[in-house]
Amino acid sequence: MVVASPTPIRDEKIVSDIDLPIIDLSAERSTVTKLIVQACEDYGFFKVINHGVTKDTIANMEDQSLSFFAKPMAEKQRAGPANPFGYGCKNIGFSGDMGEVEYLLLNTSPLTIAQISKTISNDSSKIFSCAVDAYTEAVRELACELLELIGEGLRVPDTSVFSKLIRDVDSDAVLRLNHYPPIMHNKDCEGGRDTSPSYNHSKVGFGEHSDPQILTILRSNDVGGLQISVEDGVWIAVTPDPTAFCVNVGDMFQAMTNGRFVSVRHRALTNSYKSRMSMAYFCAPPLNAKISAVPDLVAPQRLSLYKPFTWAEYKKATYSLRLGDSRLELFRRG
Ligand code: GA4
Repeated sequence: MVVASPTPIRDEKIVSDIDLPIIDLSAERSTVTKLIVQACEDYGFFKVINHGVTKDTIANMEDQSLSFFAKPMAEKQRAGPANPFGYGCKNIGFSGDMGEVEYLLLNTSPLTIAQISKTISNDSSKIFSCAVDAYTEAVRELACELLELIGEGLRVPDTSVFSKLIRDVDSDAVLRLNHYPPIMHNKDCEGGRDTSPSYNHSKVGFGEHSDPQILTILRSNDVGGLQISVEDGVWIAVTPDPTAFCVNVGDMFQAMTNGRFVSVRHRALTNSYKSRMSMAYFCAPPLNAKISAVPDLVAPQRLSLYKPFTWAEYKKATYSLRLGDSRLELFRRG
């Protein structure tokens, strides 16, 4: 197995996210539907405000995550390894990818949450599992609302064609709590001549990749680090906004919209001074769900781009590849 160490970032063009669409969910519905569809086509990313998830629900989840990551390593490791769910540190997936991140990966079934919570700490396990339950329920609701708005915006006959995959009791959604500790980059470690710590370099916390699922609902604290790849070597740095959710299209959505929406590559960098905390809810269909383009989005001039597959087949391919691999290409029609 080849183990890739995190690489420092150099010589890339980073632009600010000044143009990333901000969708106000309290605005007029037909305007919102159009703006979201446009954002999914142009960027694969957008921010939502007035999203209806209460401050308390978010704060409880963030407090619980913070106190988990503040525990001694031996205690955190009792909730690991992340195979497939639990605590992980630096190792990402099963193919040797590494990053400057520690995380808790949770399958959102109440049973798994309760089991993992028990390994966390006997006295606080109930509080932890309640925070996870409340948070996942609220963000799932938000995801369903967004998927219904998108169904309307795309003018497909069954506007719940996407949301029903997430509402399904067997939906394979995952919650990922990430902690990126501050890392001061010392050029000397990289074999350079300057031995003083350099503050304007970052390291890769979570390497470049696209998300495999349908939609990702991400909330981060006020520390930046998320970057979106708009073209090779050009990155948009997303300004952190703890009051907004950052939403992105995943590979499944690109396939279901026959390439109309884009599952854009992104990455997270560490900050030199401050801890970055993020909480990502990955909306996935049930394992046996058949994924293919919605018929209304296929036309003689726009033939179906991908072969049909199940989410289980896609997931298997995902876990057999490296983080940065373009896995949707494996399912492209010849
Ligand atoms: C990327 C998106 C989600 O964080 C994740 C990741 C998963 C993991 O950490 O176990 C993967 C990665 C993600 C895609 C490629 C494979 C699987 C690590 C990895 C190397 C939970 C997911 O669903 O896919």
